[in-house]
This record gives sequence, structure tokens and C-alpha cells, in this order.
Amino acid sequence: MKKIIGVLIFAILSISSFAENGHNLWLRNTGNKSVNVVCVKSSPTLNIAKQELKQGWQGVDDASVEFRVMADKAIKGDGFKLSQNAIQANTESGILYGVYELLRRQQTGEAVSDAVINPSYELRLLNHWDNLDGTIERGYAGLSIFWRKGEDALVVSNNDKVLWQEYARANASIGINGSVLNNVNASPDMLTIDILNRTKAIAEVLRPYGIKAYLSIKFSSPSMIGGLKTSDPLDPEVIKWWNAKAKEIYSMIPDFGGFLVKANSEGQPGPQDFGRTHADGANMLADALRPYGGIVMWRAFVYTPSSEDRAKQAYNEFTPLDGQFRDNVIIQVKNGPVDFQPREPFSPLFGAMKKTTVMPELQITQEYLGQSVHLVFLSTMWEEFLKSDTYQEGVGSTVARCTDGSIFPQKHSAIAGVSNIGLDANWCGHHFAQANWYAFGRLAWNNQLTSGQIADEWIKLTFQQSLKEANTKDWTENFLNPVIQMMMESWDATISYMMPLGLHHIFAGDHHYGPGPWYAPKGLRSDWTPPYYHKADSIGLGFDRTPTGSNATGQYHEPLQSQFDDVKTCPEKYLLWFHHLPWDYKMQNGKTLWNELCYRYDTGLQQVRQFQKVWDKVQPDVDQERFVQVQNKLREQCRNAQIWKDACLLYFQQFSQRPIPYDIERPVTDLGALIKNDMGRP
Ligand code: GCW
Repeated sequence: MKKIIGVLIFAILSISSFAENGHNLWLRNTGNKSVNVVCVKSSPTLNIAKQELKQGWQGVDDASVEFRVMADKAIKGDGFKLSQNAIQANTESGILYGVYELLRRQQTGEAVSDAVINPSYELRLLNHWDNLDGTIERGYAGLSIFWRKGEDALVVSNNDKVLWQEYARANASIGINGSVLNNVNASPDMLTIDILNRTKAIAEVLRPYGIKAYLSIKFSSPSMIGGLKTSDPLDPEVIKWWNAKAKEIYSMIPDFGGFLVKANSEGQPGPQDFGRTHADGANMLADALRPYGGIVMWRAFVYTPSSEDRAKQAYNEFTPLDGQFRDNVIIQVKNGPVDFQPREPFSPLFGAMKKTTVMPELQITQEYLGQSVHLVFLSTMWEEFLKSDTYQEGVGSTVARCTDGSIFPQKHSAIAGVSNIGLDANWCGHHFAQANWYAFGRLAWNNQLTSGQIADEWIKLTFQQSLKEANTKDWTENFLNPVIQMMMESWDATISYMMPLGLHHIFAGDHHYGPGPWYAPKGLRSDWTPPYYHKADSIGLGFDRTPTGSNATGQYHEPLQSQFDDVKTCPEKYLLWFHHLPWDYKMQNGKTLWNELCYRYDTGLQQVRQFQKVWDKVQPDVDQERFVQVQNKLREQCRNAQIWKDACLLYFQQFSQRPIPYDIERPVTDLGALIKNDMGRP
């Protein structure tokens, strides 16, 4: 009897659960129809395009699709012209992108109408913060897929190649065409022959998918590995060394993309160590790469422990250099002026550098947004950022247009995302974190897409079991819509339970996971401690960045400057970013600042509770493996959201001396215990 029941349970389970570990990402579906591909040429890229189309075809049975690699003025860069029976592009990569677009449309039920589809940015890159020993800075999905330590560190195994190929395919399918293979806190060893050989092997796997390899370099490499006495960018020997290094790299990797540089930032060496400017440093490298078509991405993430507001420093340092950079230098700027916080206003450098190419750097890995535990769909944040109006060249000078070449004449245009990829079976640690990788690629391709559309596509590709299912009302109502809604609200929820109303950087320690508004060990530089940012006192809360404070608002173009300065017109989402306000300050809804803060924290927590309900309810439509994993993550997120709420409210209450409104659930943890346990990395 027991045996029969066992068999029965097993049978039921295997019908209802089609085990999936997430490794196939949004590329799970294969087609069931046949298609003829007409293509006169053959090449590694075109062969992949053919194979993908045949494997994924879900259109009319026995249809023919022609690939035409043929120049057309309307088609830009990697763009393509799409119709039911043909894909035309200037480049072979363009054909591949056209194939993925066609397949995505078939799978998501979007019509295939004749259209020219061009990318917003020429260079669409992932930045891996992977170290040579295989660890990943701010990585939460296992070790590196590129590097490892140990005896076989330099062996290129078959498994490596398979994984790199899967990685390349996933990237190509969303339009990503470049990968920086190592951490911006770069090891000088990156440029040694052994590592260059491995880089070459990686580049060879990425190449047919239209992806170029780039490296982060350490500015002091000439003295650290080159035996030179200095790394001064104006020293003839140093220049010679970099020229020779560039030549060596390109002899091995003819399509090498270029360098990414973190210089004079958080202790990294840079040109200022020799009394030179960022422009001197960047230009020297750019000149070395120029003969081969390489570029330099020079980061603007600079700040020192000075009396100047950290949020102002990058602008102060870089705007005077506008116009001094070579045209193959791109200044890479984080979306916000501080550091990938849950929410920041856009960095005022966007649109302000008018004679220099500027590229946005987004962070896909969730360093400050719950790492691989919290379900946070970052597309909504990036959409808000890209659509922010800088007003630098009149109304409509959005960050998107200031960076994609629509406004300023620029030789290149680019965007980068700090990768959330590791060796975990599902690549990203959290199944829903895959949506952020997907969204980054889609927005890099088209910076006008809406997050709603991206979520819709991603869910269909990632969860639907068949095309038939996608078209049913049931699946749409019971699965697609509630999950889209959950994703669309998730960023907002996280802001609410972590840092509402413009609060920022109130994390514990340096792991950046849990709350630590109190964290200020003696001797630590103050701009690395939360009190520097929240400035809670008996009067109120927030960082005064108006003219009575640091005057960071002065870095924004009118009308933003006046709008941010005036507490009545400053968007409430940035209120405490720009203002220090009394606890009894009246919000637009009539509540006091203190009460509003309490309600926001509580709302955020309630939203996560709601996400749990949404997820539990969709169980019948998800395979068991992914269902349980996401369910467990949501439970942990919920517990942690509770800790965020309790920690922040109890801590700030010491200053506000006001009760938490009585209709809100009471804290369930003691502040003393929270401080003592200082919630670490999960
Ligand atoms: O957000 C901070 C991170 C560092 C990172 C740095 C940067 C790579 O905490 O880990 O270092 O930014 O972007 O350079």
C-alpha cells in the first residue's frame, strides 16, 4: 500500500512539477515548427543565427526567412530591418539580433511587423567585478565564471567553454555586445601573458556572438609588472610601455574592446599620484589603443574624505576637464552622485559634460538592494533614471538623450551594467535577479522601453510552459498580471522599507546588506558612516544640500536647481536627500515627517507580505523547484524588511522622541539587540 501511495505521489509530482533550475534563463523555449533559412554566406555568427532560428521557430510551418547582410542607410550600427520573411542588417551581428528579436516576438505573442530596429547605444556592456582568484566583489551568485584559483586556474576546460558560450548566447539574445572581464579594482596581473592567454580564450568564445572582451586595468601596471620606476602618464617610458602592451594584446585579440579604469578612487592609483589630471591619464591610454580601434572607459566615481559633500565631488573634478578628452575616451558615470543607492537623483554630470562622451554605469548586482535575497526589479529604477530630464539643452534633455548621441555630437555612445552573474546554477542567485540582467540588456538596446513591457516579455520567456498557455486568459490573469504587478512594485517596496523619502547610505558595516543607521566606528572616515548621510538630530532628519547646506543643488540645471532647493517643490522622493527637515514638518498629505516615515517603513514591509501571497497563489503555474526557491527567498526578505523597519524606526525615534503611530504594527525587535547583532550578510 505504502509503495502504491509513494508511486502515486511521485506520479502527481512529476506531472505538476517540471523541474527547472533556471539555468536556461529566458531561453528555455524551443520551437516546434520548421523554417527554411536562405543565406548565401556562411560564417560563425551567421551559422549561429541560422541554428537559433531553426531551433526556436514558432511561426508558420515551413516558412522561409532570408538573411541579407547588406548596407542600408536606415539601419544603424548593429540594427536590423525585420519583416516576416527577411532580416537585413549592416553587420552579421545585426542578423543575429534580428533572429533573437523575431523569436522573442513569436514566443511572447508580439506581432512581427516590418520595422527598422536600431540600438540606442553603440556599446552595451557588462562590467564584471570578478577577481583573478575567482571571488566577485559585490557578487552574490557564486564564484566567477571566468577566473578561479588553484592548479587549474589557467586551464581552459571544456566546461569553461560551454559556460562561456551559454553566457555569450544569453547576452547576444538581449543585445549586449561587450564584457569587461574583471574587477575595476584591478589586479596588475591582468596584463601578464598567462592571463592574457586566458582572456584570448574567452574572447574567442564570445566573438561569434558579437561580444568583445575588455579588461579593467590598474593604472600603476608599468611600475608594478613592467619594472618601470614610475607610472606617470607623461613619462616617455610609461607611454612606450602602454603602447607595447596594446600591441601585444591586439596581436592576440584583434577585436579587443579596450580598457576600463578606476583611477584615484577609493585608494586605486591614478594620474593624480604624479600631479597629472584624469585627462592626462585617460588620453595616454586612449592613444595607445587608438591604432587598433580600442576605447578607454574612465570612471568618474571619485571622492575623498574632504569637507566637501561627497555627492558633489565627481562633478567638481570632472566638469573642468570637459573638452580635454580624446574622442575614444568615454567617462563612465554611476547613475547617482553617491553610489548605487536604493534611490538617488541622477548624477549632475549627465548633460553637463557637453564636449565629452559620457556613459551611464548601472549596477545590476544588488549590492545595496538586498543582494540575492530580495526580489527587486531594477528596470523601474533605470527607467526613472534614463527618463530624468537634465534640462541641460532645454526641456526633454533626458539622461537617455544626453548619453545616446541624440543631443551631443559624439563618436561613441555606451552604457554599462555591473553584472550579477556567477557560477550559481541559475546564474544570478535569485531567479528574479535574472530579470535585471535581461532588463539591462533590453534598455541598453532601447532606452525608451517601459519596465512593464520588459517584465511582460521576461515573465513569458522565463515561466510560460508553452505558446498556447501564453494565450490563455487563465494564465494571463492568474500568473502574468499578478507577477508583473509584483515586479513593478518591488523597487518601490524596497525603498520604503530601507530608505524612504530620499534617505541614503544607512547600511551596516561594509557588507551593505542590513540596516546600520548607527554605524560609526571610531576612526572610520565619516563619509563611510551612515550618520554623515542621514544627519538625524533632535530637530530633524536629512542632508541639507541647498545653499544653506552643501549647495549640491547648484550642480543641477534650472529649473531643477530651484525645484530641489524649495522644500515645497522638491519631489518627496528626494526630500531628505536635499533637505534637513524638522520631525514635525508637514508633508503634502498633511502627516508629519516623523509619522510619514513610520508609515513608509511599514508600507514597504506590508508590500513584501503581499508579494508572498501573490507568489504562493501562483504556485500551480510554476515548477516546484523555482517556486520553492523564490518562496524561501521571499520569506527571508520579509524577515529582513521587518528588521529594516524596526532598526530604522527605533533608531530615529531616539532623536524624534515621538510615538510610532498606533495603527502601525509595533516593532518586534529591540534596538539594542539589532545593534549588537549588526545584521550581516546572509
Ligand atoms: O559601491 C562601491 C562598492 C565597491 C566598488 C565601488 C566602485 C568595485 O562598495 O565595492 O568597488 O563602489 O564602484 O568602484
